[in-house]
Amino acid sequence: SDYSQEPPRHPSLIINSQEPFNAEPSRSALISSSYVTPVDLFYKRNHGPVPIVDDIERFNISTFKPSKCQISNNIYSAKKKISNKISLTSTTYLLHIYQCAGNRRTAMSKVKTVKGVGWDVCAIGNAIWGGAKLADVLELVGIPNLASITPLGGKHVEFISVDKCKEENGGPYKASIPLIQATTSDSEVILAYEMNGEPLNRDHGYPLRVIVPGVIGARSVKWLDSINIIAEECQGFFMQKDYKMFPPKISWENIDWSTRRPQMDFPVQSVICSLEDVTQVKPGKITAHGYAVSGGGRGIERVDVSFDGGKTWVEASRYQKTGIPYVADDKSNDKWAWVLFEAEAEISENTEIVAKAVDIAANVQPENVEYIWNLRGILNTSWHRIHIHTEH
Ligand code: MTE
Ligand code: MO
Repeated sequence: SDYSQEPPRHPSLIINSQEPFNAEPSRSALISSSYVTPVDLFYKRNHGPVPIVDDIERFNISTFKPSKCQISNNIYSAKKKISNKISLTSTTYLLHIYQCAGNRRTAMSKVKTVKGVGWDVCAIGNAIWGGAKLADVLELVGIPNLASITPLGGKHVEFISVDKCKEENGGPYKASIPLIQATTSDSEVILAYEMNGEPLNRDHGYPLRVIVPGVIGARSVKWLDSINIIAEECQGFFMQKDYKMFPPKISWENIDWSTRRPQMDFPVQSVICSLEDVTQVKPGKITAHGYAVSGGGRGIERVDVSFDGGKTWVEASRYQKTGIPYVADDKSNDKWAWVLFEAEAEISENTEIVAKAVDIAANVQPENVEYIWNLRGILNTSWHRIHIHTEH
């Protein structure tokens, strides 16, 4: 693979793997920067070299019956066409977080070895994505009506990239989501060409990527080449042989990939970012500040923080921005964004600070990582624990 033409990156990123480039911001950078994660600090997760896409005419949308309906669109002409519709007079801006399924993998690997890139707690980011709603693009190219295509077998939307991954034997990265998820009237799946008000940069998918909110990052395919309407779920490596959640007893000797579905939504998560896992402090006031988020558009109901290892809990105060910049009519909601939280206490001796979030469906994070250990090290959403050593 050729890594000689990688884009420039911010020097403060913590590099977990150089080739392919996988990096995350430090905890303090992630949480102190702003509610909206700056592009250069946003984590980068690649499975191969970052492609150079000059040929922006390549983008095409096809259906599962190419002979009947095959449409190719320059993405910018697609944008223009969409703008001509009464319902869409401009780019849609949405505040969406996504999180890598491997976020917090390093901590899971301490229980027992797992396979995959090690990540601390910052493989997550909250950005303003500008683009076209996938539902509108599909409608434009004549796929408005689920009923007319489901009998013919079109049940999934497949996203195919132009990058080259060794897991795909040198072929492109790909993934799919159920068509219904893309076409319901409240679907906020977006084909994005802007991030935080600027054109997408190469690391994040220039010129066009999909953002599937509430779902693990792996389904938000970058450097889109084509979109297909297909009968079966995408058969790509990252759908069928990776990013599935197995029980702790499954090992590389007895794994049967076909027994599990591709992971889509991520579970409820919270992380303290203002402190390292082991922190030395003087006795006195201490603040735990971090993020909380849940999958599937389920909001955060509350975040509990304990300053005594989980014996007693206080409810953290929370901050969630309503309304985002760049939106004229301000009808935006924050359901796909993260919540920042803060709790404070006096500390006099060694202790453990713990965070756990509860989402609006009353799902709560599991207490111990052992219970959710899995061989690929995905979805570590166990209570986040910080060990405090006091210096007297
Ligand atoms: N899309 C392509 N084409 N190639 C990739 O390697 N990685 C996926 C997803 N989309 C990937 C991809 C994974 S696992 C994640 S977590 C997100 O992109 C990361 O997106 P980011 O690098 O823009 O943060
Ligand atoms: Mo990921």
